[in-house]
Amino acid sequence: MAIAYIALGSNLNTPVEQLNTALQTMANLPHTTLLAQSSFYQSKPLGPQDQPDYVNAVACLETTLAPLELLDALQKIENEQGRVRLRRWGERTLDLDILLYDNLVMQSERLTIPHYDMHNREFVIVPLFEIAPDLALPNGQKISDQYEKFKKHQMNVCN
Ligand code: ROI
Repeated sequence: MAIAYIALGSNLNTPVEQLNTALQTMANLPHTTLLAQSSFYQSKPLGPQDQPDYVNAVACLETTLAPLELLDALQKIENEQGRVRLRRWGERTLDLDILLYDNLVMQSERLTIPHYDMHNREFVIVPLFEIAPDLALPNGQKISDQYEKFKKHQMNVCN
């Protein structure tokens, strides 16, 4: 069994519904249990500002799926929910990113774990800290230390 943390994000086609549907589908994946989900946070876009605000959350899964099997399953959910990506760094119906998978460090063409930019993104660190305040990254960095720089965040909880 592995513990994986997944970032969810959407800013098109009723984002809250996109996230709720994705969470339900993840909870029903084979060999997988949804252990926790964060609140939903409304966040300003990282990237071009002429796009709607995002809704972001983080989920914790216990799974026996291998990392690339989990990636396949998440990409299938993105596609089933009619994934639209209009431009690079632009609006999208649903993003599901693997942030962490146990203490695994991997870099391949399809998948980099830990997520390469998670430590810079308040819409990742704040919900991750909400569900896993004692977590540390594979390099030993504590989530609680990363949360310090975002604790004055302005994101509204929207569920
Ligand atoms: N910005 C926010 N606030 N939330 C996201 O999930 C998100 N996802 C993206 C980019 C375009 C980088 N910006 C984002 O992929």
